[in-house]
Amino acid sequence: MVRVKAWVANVAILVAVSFFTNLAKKIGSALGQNKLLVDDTYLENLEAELIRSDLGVNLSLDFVESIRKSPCSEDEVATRLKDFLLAAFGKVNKDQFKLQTDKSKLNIILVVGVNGVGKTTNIGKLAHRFKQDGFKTLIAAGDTFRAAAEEQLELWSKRAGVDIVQLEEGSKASTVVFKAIERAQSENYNMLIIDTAGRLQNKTDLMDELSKLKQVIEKNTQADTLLETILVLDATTGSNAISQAEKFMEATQLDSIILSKFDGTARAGVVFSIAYKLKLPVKFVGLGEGLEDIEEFKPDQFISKYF
Ligand SMILES: Nc1nc2c(ncn2[C@@H]2O[C@H](COP(=O)(O)OP(=O)(O)OP(=O)(O)O)[C@@H](O)[C@H]2O)c(=O)[nH]1
Ligand SMILES: [Mg+2]
Repeated sequence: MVRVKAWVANVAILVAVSFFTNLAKKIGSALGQNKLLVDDTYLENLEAELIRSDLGVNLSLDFVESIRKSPCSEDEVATRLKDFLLAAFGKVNKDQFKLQTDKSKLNIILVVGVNGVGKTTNIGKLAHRFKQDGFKTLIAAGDTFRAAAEEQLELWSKRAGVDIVQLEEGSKASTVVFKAIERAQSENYNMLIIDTAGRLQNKTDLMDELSKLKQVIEKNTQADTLLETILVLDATTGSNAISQAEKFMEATQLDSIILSKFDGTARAGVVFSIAYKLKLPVKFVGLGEGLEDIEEFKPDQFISKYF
């Protein structure tokens, strides 16, 4: 009898709690806000939604876990996500978002990436930018796979008004790079930007070729040369960008990223995931096909645009 009474009391409490919970939810929605702590169903939906967006599995799961550990209301989730994404960028040292250069030394930028992401176009824009900034700039046509690639880079060299090193069709990329370094050193250039052929990250032989290219640079330059290896990522690429970053990182030990084609509707959430997992900063953003359409990356602005 006592047990039945206790059971009835428990049920009454549950009914009352559920009644007041629903009432509070209704009041919350009526006020246009929800002050109740998020529940499991909400978190499961959120997790699926974040993974479906291009934030990546690791980051999404870790974020949802952080809410489970320290719950908040639905209203607060967006702010918590903003902070979490800023912290993801925070894994990268703040100064690292800016390309470090030194006019008194030879600066070399090796530009790599899969086919058609915008390597050559952004080399043209960078060359223009560095020339404006007073660098004696040279570009090297290291994409020897297609004759059209060299013509395209030659056109950019004319637009930017910078010198170019290109060899006859069919030359090895490593020979072009060697010659370009030789010229840069003997003629006192302080900025050398090297174009490379686009390659899929799962083509081992092509990735090996890239590793060798990097060795050629390291072997033929002085210790004080500032070498930056930049991966160009197309902002419209989803999670495949993570695999691109991982594979190119293995082959060439990347320093940073140029996020190209960011002038469209792409939000490029994958960049958070890459910063979170690989600690790789974005340094430039490509915003079109013109000479001036490149900007330095600003983490805060990027996050605002993302939201
Ligand atoms: N809208 C827009 N288009 C871009 C941007 N960057 C490059 N493109 C375009 O993307 C296409 C490919 O650019 P490329 O510079 O040839 O790309 P790539 O990586 O050198 O290509 P491959 O050498 O073939 O691997 C061209 O039509 C460019 O005009 C950008 O920031 N915004
Ligand atoms: Mg190209």
